[in-house]
Amino acid sequence: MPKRESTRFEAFNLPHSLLLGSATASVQIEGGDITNNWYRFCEQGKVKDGTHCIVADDHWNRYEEDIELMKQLNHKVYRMSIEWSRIEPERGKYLEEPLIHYRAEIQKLLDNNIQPLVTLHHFSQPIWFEDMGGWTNPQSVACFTCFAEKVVSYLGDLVAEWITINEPNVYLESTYSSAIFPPEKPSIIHYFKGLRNMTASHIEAYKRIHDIREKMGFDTGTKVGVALHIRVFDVQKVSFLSKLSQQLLEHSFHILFLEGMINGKFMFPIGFGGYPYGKGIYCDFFGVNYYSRDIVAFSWNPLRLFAELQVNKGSEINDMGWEIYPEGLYRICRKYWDIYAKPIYITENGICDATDEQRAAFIYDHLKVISRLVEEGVPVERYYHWSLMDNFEWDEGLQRRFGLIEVNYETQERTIRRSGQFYGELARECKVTDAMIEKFLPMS
Ligand code: IFM
Repeated sequence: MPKRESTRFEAFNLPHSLLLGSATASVQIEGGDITNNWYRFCEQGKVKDGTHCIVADDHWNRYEEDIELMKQLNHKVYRMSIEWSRIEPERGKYLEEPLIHYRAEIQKLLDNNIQPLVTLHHFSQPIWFEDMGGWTNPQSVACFTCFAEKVVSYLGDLVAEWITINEPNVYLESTYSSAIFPPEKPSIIHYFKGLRNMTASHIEAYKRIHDIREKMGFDTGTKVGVALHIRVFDVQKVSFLSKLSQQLLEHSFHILFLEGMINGKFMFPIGFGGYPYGKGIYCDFFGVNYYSRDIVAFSWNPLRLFAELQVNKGSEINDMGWEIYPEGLYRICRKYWDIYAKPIYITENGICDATDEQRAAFIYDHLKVISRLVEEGVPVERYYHWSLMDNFEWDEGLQRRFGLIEVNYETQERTIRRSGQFYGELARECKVTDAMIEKFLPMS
């Protein structure tokens, strides 16, 4: 096929070691659960666009159809989460029925040769847990560990790969700093209390998951990690204050989590550099959720960690106003591979793009970065696109569109977007060809 003259795109091969798929989370797609904190938030009318998570994508009833779609998109892997409130709707009262349901869903994935990666906490939690202070309560560690134990004992023979907590840094920032997530309680003390308890919970769950799987007879193959939201923080004008806020942000949004959850090191202010749960390695892979970069300027507001975030002037942005910056993925993977030397899973990467005009190029650019990284010897092993289908985008509601598949919420009809077709083809071929560029990518 003759090449279009003005295109910036070129054919490339994807590394065969890279497994492609997509990611979702329970409350964002399942529907039907009234015992989680986001149900209550929606009932209080707090979602920006006035929508509700009670039906969402009705995935609870339609998972078979959705797995069929994953197959059409040539998924090899799929990341999903288990809803804690379904399993333990009242403190200490565990239900088996939802576990039976999840087991059937996971079995269906396996029957279709799609390997699951299962998250135990993805922003939502039981109402009783939130009302006891959530992660700021030291008892949260025992509560979460107990829940993790139940789930892994039940599903551990089917699931080898686990994420304990999704984006603990975004969860804490959104709950206690910007306070846009329930229970909307701005407090920097709560941010750090929660951070300490989430770190402890991750470490405890990491140990239990390995123990349980080992007792089941799986000596190898178990992989446990955390999915951290990693951003690039750059400064526009270098000054003492802008550098200071950049460093404070790096420390409290990245380093505290990374050191705590990977090495067990509790740095100030959640500790004094010691290892209260033992020095060790508590992540078998480096889970990265990557979306964008921020330009950091100094702010006098301690609640916002002395930083004001701006968008780089002149850059392309998505529907959420986030800069599209594929090079950031390169910088992050390169940097943390050099520091932690753990295989990398891109546990989320995607774009809010209702018209689907930007998504195919976004996918192309980020996968191109990954193939460059792998060529340089950085082992990026997984790519989970966020998201399989449009879903409930937390405080923003249902109208934000992140899906490879478009969902009509009136009819629940699913339609694979053009970008989804592109993703499916490149996943099947394990490369981007000139024909795909011609068919799916814009001229410039
Ligand atoms: O939808 C969220 C997801 O739940 C966590 N990571 C970022 C996504 C897009 O905002």
